[in-house]
Amino acid sequence: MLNLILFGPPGAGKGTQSEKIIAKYNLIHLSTGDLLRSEIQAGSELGLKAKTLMDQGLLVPDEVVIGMIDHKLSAHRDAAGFIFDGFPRTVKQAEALDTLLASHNENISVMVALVVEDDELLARLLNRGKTSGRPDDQNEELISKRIQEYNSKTKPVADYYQQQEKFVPINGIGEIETIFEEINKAIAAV
Ligand code: B4P
Repeated sequence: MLNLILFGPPGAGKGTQSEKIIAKYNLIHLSTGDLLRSEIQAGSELGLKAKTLMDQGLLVPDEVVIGMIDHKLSAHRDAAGFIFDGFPRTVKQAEALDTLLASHNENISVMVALVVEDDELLARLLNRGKTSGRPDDQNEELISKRIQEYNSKTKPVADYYQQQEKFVPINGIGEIETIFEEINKAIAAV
């Protein structure tokens, strides 16, 4: 079973590369961002709470996203593997993911981290904001807040997997296809 974490700051290309990885490896895509946006669209209580935080560029509480992932893992017990996109975003989420996978006799195979500088992230997200309709892509202040949240709360997750020798950094700047080839090499080395 291949259990891959696609890691990186907002706008690093996680969603973009996830689509290509799923198509090639037949993995189940678990994007906490997408799951939260579905809850918002459905107008659920969880969605309403998440929206208030997401619209400010803040992370949603750990318990909420861990619960969503738990639910999805149990629903796909016979999957060939999973791609975790935008999760874990805190060390607490990483620890919870390890525990959840262990209860299914599984573990993380590799964490692929897309490395992109802040000014490029800002440019990409402002550009996406012109067409995505995502409230969190609309202005520089909000995007900077998301990058700040990443630097303070999410970056330590990389150290967590580095200690487990599962961390593979990849240059996230360049052609989408070239970046995908580098991801394929990291997967082949698992
Ligand atoms: P996410 O949905 O995960 O959104 P994201 O960080 O913006 O990444 P995304 O995958 O969408 O962007 P991508 O890099 O592919 O999170 C949104 C919010 O949800 C968070 O701020 C938080 O509030 C909440 N949330 C989600 N998960 C959570 C968790 N686990 N815990 C707590 N809260 C959570 O693409 C960006 C743009 O770059 C695109 O326009 C793309 O076309 C472009 N691009 C991609 N690759 C490129 C390349 N190589 N060159 C040029 N442009 C490229």
